[in-house]
Amino acid sequence: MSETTTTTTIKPKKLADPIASSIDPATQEMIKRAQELGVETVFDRAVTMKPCNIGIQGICCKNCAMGPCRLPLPKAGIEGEDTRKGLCGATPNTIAARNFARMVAAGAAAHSDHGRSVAEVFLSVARKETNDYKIKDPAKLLQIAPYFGVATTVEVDGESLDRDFDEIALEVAEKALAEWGKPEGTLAYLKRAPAPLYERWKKLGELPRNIDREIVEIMHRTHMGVDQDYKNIVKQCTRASLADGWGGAMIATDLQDVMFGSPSPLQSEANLGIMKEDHVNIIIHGHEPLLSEMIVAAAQSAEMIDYAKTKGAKGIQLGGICCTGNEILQRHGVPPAGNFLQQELAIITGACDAMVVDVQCVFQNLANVAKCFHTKLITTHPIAKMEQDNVIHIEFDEHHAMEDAKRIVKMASDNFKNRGAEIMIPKHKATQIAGFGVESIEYHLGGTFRGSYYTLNDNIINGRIRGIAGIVGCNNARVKHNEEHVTIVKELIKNDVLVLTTGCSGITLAMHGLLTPETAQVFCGPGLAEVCETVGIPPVLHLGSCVDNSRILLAATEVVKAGGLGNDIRDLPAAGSAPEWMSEKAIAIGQYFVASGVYTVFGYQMPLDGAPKFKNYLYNELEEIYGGKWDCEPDPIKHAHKMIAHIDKKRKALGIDKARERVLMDMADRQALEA
Ligand code: SF4
Ligand code: MSK
Repeated sequence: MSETTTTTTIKPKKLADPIASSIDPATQEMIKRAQELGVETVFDRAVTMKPCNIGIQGICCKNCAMGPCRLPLPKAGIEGEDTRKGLCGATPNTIAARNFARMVAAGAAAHSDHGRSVAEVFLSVARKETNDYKIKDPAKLLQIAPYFGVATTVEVDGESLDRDFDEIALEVAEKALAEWGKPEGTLAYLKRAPAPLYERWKKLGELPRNIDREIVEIMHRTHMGVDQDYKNIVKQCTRASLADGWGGAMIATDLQDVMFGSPSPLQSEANLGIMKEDHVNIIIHGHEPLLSEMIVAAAQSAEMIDYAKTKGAKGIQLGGICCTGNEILQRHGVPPAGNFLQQELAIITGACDAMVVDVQCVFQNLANVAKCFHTKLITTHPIAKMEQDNVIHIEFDEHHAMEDAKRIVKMASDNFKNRGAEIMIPKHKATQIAGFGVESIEYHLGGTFRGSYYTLNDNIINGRIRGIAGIVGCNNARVKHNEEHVTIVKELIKNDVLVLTTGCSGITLAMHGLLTPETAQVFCGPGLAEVCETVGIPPVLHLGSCVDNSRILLAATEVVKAGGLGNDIRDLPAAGSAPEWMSEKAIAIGQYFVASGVYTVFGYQMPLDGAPKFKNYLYNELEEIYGGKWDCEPDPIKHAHKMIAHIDKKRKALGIDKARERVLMDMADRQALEA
């Protein structure tokens, strides 16, 4: 520990058992290390603080000052009519639905406000007000322009000519930014969905009008004394969540691709072992990759590397945490140092010279941990500061982003000499192939002649690939770190289900070695292994950050377009999962997946158990409406098999279940012959 600092953390009465807390050896080592040093982490706090038994069931209302009203289920259960009510008469269903809706609103707001920041910087780029950012993927801009109603060609004397590129960029920027507050119409990107899905939303009256409005309307409807029909509240949940998935988040992904480049597969590593004792280590954490793009460029410049060397380091090692980490992984191969629950541990290595945070998923306790070490903790976003006095604030501004980035890199390099004697970086790290996207899946699994996702569809139809699963989301200190993600994914790929992953799930699966083509031989069923080996892809494809769940929606849409698997996302042999969810964003994502027709299973308890009718509505009745529905299953093997059962149900409905039986028989025969 740094000699100049003192520990201000309070030692909890009970400490976490490192082995029981995580399946990752690096995390286990670092929890133990933290405890030896007397530094408290989230794992210890999870032992000493238990969740509220009423809140976890979704039936605590504090929407007015006559409450909080708490409506616990009677121990003996409910016989006859459920008479529980708050002071105003709100039923458990209303209360749980309002709480659920507010989670959707917060989650959609977080993704979409990120999208707005990206759109604002893009407008600066289009107006040529900043030199630090450029358009790196002009083809992507031309691809998305028509969705905003922006023409890419112009008729001159009966001839179609390319329009001025700068004009297109400016118009796209203005139209994109207008999506947050336009007074009329509905969101531009909704028509990217398969036509039957778009028509269903339209018929249900659930097309989002503008992004901000749908979030505001949730806050209004869930105010005391407004919407008291849980089914009607869920309709608005759908509208706001679609404004996220097919709106704010999708625009964030696209404009980031336009400005920073669309990802393509690349090799990297993952876990705390990527940090280097003899390098300046800068850890970048959060969600918005605006400043971090500049930090990557600065840290890779000869000027900054030379500067670090003058301070006694051999170079600069960047590492990511959470989704800013995923963004710079996908585009630059910067390795993630860890997922959500490892953020404190990166500092506890004693080798983190600076941790740079922007928005979302940042523990306030980082400041307390940083006090115990030499680490400079730097907040960079005007909406996300910390009260502790050891935190430095360097505010992001696109007009001088590179200057800010260099200042941060220099600060970290200057700090290299201040490390204490006790550095401990765990050795553990794994190789990964990341950087997949809608386009690269098409490249690897598309057909040469027919384009699109033909080969992928063909392999689903012939049964080599049983179906597709989207495994996304967080870690949760109430769940053994990484265990659910890894167990579910191993079970899925063993059963020939191709996995698409994003967020901390992607980081988790990378650190457990599941993101390499070689994984196919070890863990996959014969059909999926054959496909992965033939085309040279991992059975788990990392599609990026949490906002990049929009890539999963678009990949599913491409599968529908390629043909042979129905005409809507709800027809596909596909399912979604957030095994260790914790964030309100996960609820927003879950709702837009469900409303897009996807059966979506969460691993950790949903706040619904105290409102059985509302829970039944989400877990069963929604399927009638959307084709997708919610579910929750904490047991990872059962969780995987619920997804597989759904996939098989869809295969049967498509009439392709027999093809798979044949494939399996062929493979068994082959194995018998080989034996
Ligand atoms: Fe209680 Fe109704 Fe107020 Fe909620 S809105 S705190 S249920 S009185
Ligand atoms: S970072 S939202 S913990 S996935 Fe996107 Fe990870 Fe969940 Fe934050």
